[in-house]
Amino acid sequence: MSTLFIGDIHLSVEYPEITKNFFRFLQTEATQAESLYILGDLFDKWIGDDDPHPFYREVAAELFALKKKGIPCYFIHGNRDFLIGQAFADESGMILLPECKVIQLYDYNICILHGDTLCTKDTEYQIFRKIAHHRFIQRLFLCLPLSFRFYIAKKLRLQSGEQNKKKGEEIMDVDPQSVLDLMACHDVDWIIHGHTHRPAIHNIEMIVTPLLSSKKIARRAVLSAWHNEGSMIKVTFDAIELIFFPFRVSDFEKI
Ligand code: OKV
Repeated sequence: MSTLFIGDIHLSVEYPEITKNFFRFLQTEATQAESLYILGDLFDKWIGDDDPHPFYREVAAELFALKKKGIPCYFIHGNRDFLIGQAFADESGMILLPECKVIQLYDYNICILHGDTLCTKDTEYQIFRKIAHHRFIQRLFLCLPLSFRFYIAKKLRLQSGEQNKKKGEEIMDVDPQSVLDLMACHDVDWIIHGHTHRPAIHNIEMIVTPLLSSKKIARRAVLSAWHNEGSMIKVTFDAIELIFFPFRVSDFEKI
């Protein structure tokens, strides 16, 4: 019995080997699990569920096949695919979750989220997020013709890439205080997130009662991005582990 967490797969038409390995993951590892959680950035970009590219239909069909096998798939939006809506969720059979969710799993109390909301020191990003997540602005954006949405999205990604080059390492990482606040607020002993592409399982010392200076250890498991290998966080009764698996080079590439 296990529950799997993945994220930061960054699927796109441009990187078919990532897509192939993701499909293989859905057809193998994922079918052995009780359920699958995707913690955001399944896609590298998302400009609306109405994008007619066959690539998205293919991904939806592969995800739906998992549901048909009886394995539920939950999805939390990432900073890239935050515009995924109920139409794509229905098509792929995924259950959309709010940006932050506390789940009880095999005696663990776990808060799951994408992780971008913990990067509070990146004020530039948080401003972009606030604007692009606004319900009214999203509705307006989705009213634009697809070609114009493509254009805006490309401009924004180029601009963001330039800005990120100037940002320091610690600005792009989670803010330690924001992590503590989140854990205290939800009274959890684990958080699982992605976004930062810094895979690790961190121990966090938390002061429970300041007067007695009693402490507890909480843990933060961070997903890895699917750049050159696949990865997941596997939760069982016994452990929470970060697991990497090599990309299988396809026959297509060997020719
Ligand atoms: C996703 C990010 C581009 C970061 C834009 C309103 C607005 C939606 C959007 C357009 C861009 C998603 C949907 C993309 C994430 C970027 C650049 C930086 C840091 C608006 C609603 F603002 F224009 F009105 N977008 N796309 N970035 O290309 O997938 O996360 S995207």
